[in-house]
Amino acid sequence: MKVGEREFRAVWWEGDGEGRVVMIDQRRLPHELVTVAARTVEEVAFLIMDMAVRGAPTIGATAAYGMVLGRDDPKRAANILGKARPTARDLFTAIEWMVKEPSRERAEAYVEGIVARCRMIGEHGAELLGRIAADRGRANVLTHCHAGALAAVDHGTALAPIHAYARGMGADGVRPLVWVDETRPRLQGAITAWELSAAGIDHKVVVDNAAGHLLSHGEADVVIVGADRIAANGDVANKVGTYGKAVLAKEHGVPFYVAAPSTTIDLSLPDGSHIEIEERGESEVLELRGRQLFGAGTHAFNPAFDVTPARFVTGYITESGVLQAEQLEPTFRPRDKLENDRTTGDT
Ligand code: RUB
Repeated sequence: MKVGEREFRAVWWEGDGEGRVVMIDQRRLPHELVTVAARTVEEVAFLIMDMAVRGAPTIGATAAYGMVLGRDDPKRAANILGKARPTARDLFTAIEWMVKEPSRERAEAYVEGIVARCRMIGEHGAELLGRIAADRGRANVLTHCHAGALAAVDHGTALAPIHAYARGMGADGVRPLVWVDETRPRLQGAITAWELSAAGIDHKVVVDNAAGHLLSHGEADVVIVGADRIAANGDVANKVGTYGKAVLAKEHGVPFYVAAPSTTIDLSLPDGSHIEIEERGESEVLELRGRQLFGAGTHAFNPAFDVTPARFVTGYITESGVLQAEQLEPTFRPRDKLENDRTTGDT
């Protein structure tokens, strides 16, 4: 990801020997681009839990590096990191990948695997956007939450197709426009908007509740979101509010795509009812930047994700192409050890 003249990733390893995990502190964006470093497994777990890093693939990459910090006792490290956040499958994909051999080399292989997958998601998704632009003379994309480069080490998931399409616009010359949901309560839309600004891509922020208006007025040609976990039948856990967008998209005949690498797919779960949905503290809803929004005595319920049933998903933009729900399992089911390596870390 380029910001000004500098290339960034969301998270990386720094130093020889003991080393440290350095990440862009997403809690400080869009106001400041600063990094935060962790030198222990506990610090890595805290930074994941406190949302210094967000987005399933980036959480996985951070955990992979965290396992290197905890290499003296990998089971203990796996246990600590595995409690950081429950919903994003990538956290567990990374821990499982690292636990037998928590070396720096293996973590880098995992992270490079993520980057390569997201680059492919960009390419497949850009073709899709090209077809939509050719058909409609426009490529207005509604997205929810943040699924850009910062959420996926580099390139992004839902934003990767938009970046790739915008880079190669070429023949049809259609400039994409991204409708960015603000994404209460943590306002991940601000990170999406920051990233789109840095890439010079046209975008407008809308409040979460504007989706019905936009979709019913034909203002979006496609909806693309990321995913935190996808069950074997194609049900998708993503940031709370995604489900509503999917239902509205279907009602208004707008295609709804989920962009995710195979590291987010959990074939051990038959359907979305088995996905653990993280409940976060009520202060995220009741306060805004430290200021109380509601009167004393009012409580909040704060589920961080919801599950969109597969029947609302038009297709899954993966590293292996744009798939239908029933293709996920045959495409990504590991058949032997070699296959397993291919689908988790090595490319
Ligand atoms: C992030 C979130 C993102 C998904 C998809 O939640 O829900 O939409 O992770 O993005 P949080 P990606 O900010 O609570 O971590 O597919 O890039 O993970």
